[in-house]
Amino acid sequence: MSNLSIDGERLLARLRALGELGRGADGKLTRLAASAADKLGRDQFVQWAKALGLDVRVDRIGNIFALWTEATDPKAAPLMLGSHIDTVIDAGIYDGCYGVLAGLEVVETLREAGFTPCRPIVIAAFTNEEGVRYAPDMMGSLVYSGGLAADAALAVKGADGSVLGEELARIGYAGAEEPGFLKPDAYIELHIEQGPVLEREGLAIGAVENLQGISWQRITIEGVANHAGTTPMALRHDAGHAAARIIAFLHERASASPSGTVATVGTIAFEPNAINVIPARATFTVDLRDPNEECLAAEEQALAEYLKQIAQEQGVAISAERLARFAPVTFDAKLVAEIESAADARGLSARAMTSGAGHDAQMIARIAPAAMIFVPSIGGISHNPKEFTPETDLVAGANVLLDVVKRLASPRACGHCRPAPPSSPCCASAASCASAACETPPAA
Ligand code: HGY
Ligand code: MN
Ligand code: MN
Repeated sequence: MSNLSIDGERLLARLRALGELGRGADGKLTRLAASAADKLGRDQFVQWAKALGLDVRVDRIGNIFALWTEATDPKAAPLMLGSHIDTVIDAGIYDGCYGVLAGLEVVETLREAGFTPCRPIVIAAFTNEEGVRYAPDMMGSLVYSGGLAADAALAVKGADGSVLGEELARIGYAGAEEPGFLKPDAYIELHIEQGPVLEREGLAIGAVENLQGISWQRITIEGVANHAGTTPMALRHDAGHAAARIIAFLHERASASPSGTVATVGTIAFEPNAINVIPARATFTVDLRDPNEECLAAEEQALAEYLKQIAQEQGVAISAERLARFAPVTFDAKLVAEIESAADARGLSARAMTSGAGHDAQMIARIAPAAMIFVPSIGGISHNPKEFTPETDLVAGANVLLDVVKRLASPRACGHCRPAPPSSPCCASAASCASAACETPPAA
């Protein structure tokens, strides 16, 4: 079974099919969490999982779990694979979906090959990883790992005024399982890098060893609406101008950061939003990230001080609401080494690296050893319909996932290995059972 590989065409066909679900009349792909479009993707994943004979469960926050329970020890803690299938607005087809569908492909390949895992294997599709409609992001895995109460998450009001719990019920994914009902033995997430590193260095695989900290805030500036033509510049309390100063401050500070801070203002709205009215109110979001916790906290502090300064200078009132705050995460070194050795065994170039993006793995790392496998993103582009990873890289990444899963679910990994019968050409003692060649599951 050592030269087993996934069925690349089957994986790619599913990726393309899922990528068609949730496209608007304009052809743009948008499957925001708990939307009707999200339901289309969810239903498709559930259908593929059930067709594979997997046991599909849904928890209260709508996380979907497809379980392969035919293991030599069905009661053992499961090996969890997965990611998310919700998307941002006008998205690419790989972010999240690749990891969920590669997990399905790995299970299908192992079942076809007659491999019996020593422990159950479960593929997770976590709710609302993107956080575009409901903050914070990685919400489903955050709730699953105990970082946010399910009831609090279900009550979250979305950017569109909807309530997450009501929306999940509406699309039929308000599940019965308690979040956290399966405690994974380990979690491996395969994902596109969404950044420029692997492509720039000509590498096939990233073994992700850590993930940067994330700080999301909503800033509201209360100025004074006034006539655009009659109000002298010195008498204005222009919420729009104050917002522009803050946005420029964030960009300049992050660009000069020695620790790689990144800052983004991705949404902004003015009120009353009229061409000839000085904005009375500006509301915008700030996404700050840094691999170093102290640096991230320092950036938050610098912003808080600048908000005070601008409020004073411009005669406006400024308030900040925290939407998400996650400290940097370090993944499990043994799993990272497994990933590197699996890539090496396939002759794939690899390096350890940091994730710039947030992922469900950073949440599941709170309850189990976790790590990630990256494949290159062309041009480092993501959260953009131009997001692209060559098919050879997609297949290579899924094969690395396959090999890591085989090792983590082999009899040896579960300590199930017993001395092979003396007649076996393999090994005659428990000690040599530890060798790769002697993975003999206990007699049925
Ligand atoms: O924001 C992120 O990094 C992730 O895509 N949710
Ligand atoms: Mn993602
Ligand atoms: Mn994303």
